[in-house]
Amino acid sequence: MTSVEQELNRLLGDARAELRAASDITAAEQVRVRYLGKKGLITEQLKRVGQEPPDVRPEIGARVNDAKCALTEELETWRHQWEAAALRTQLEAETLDVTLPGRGLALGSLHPVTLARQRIESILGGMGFARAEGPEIEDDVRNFEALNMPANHPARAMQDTFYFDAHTLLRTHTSNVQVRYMEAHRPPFRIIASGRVFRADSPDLTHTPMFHQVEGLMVDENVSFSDLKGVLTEFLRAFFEQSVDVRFRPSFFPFTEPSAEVDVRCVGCSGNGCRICKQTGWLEVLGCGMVHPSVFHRVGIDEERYTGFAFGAGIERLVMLRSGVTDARLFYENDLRFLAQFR
Ligand code: 2NM
Repeated sequence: MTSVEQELNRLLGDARAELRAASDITAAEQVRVRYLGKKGLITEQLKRVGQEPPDVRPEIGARVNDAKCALTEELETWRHQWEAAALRTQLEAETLDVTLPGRGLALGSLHPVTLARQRIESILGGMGFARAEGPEIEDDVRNFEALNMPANHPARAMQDTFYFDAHTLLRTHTSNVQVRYMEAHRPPFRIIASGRVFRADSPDLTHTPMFHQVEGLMVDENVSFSDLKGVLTEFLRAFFEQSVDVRFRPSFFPFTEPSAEVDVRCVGCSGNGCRICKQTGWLEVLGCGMVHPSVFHRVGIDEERYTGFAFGAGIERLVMLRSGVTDARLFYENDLRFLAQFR
């Protein structure tokens, strides 16, 4: 073996050891440059070929080339293996575990007032009441005049009612729906109207300038106050989902005669007296009465032949009593911590 061959073997051994120790592509490239670059240790061996006897020069030249090829191939192999390992590491780090449970969708829910409306409409629907609808922007005739509330009536004052002009306003109750229904239909009928109503009140624990009402109306021959008491007593039992003590207390409304307010035994204290019922043991939940003959007369229903009862309630108030809500403003602040409790 010539001294060049010995040197080549030694250099190849060194290069392999350095390649084994290389930890990344840059280190491997440094090995390549150090041994195979323009001034690399193996490349340099070619210059010694000239110092050898002419007959062995081709043989030695071939040995140097063999060494260059061998190391080049080993460098390639090393690079492929390193890239494969790097890819494997990356894939493992970026693995998607498709068996993990999903994060879940945050589902919305209906507003508590909407849920209560649906329940009320379902209960009364079961007693034969059909839904009727009408506009939220109404004229003063159908909101007031037709309901026996003449020009000087206090509820018509600017401080209580939102006006667009002298004759156009935001309805202050849903009774405009009953007025329109009676103008267009002949008895017998049973209807409920529910929806938004507007009053110029400052917001506080029990008032919001927009709130919801549900009102009912039944008209036929021989409809009596007993029919009213039966329907409302059953409605309240179904709405509060418990047997409730009900009290009809004489009252006054311009559009009914006689009129009554309906109380239920306090749900907070069972009648013993508490803050909710202001120590009275009773909670006012509804207004009602027999439709005033002059209301029938105005809408063209024969007040001698027909009688009817009507009732009205605030939906927010009903929800507050049923669910223990103490501030009416909560319904309109869009705080999901409040709203999500009703589903
Ligand atoms: C109430 C109380 C008493 C009522 C009367 C009518 C109509 F149009 F038929 F005359 N609708 N609603 C009425 C009666 C409403 O709410 C407290």
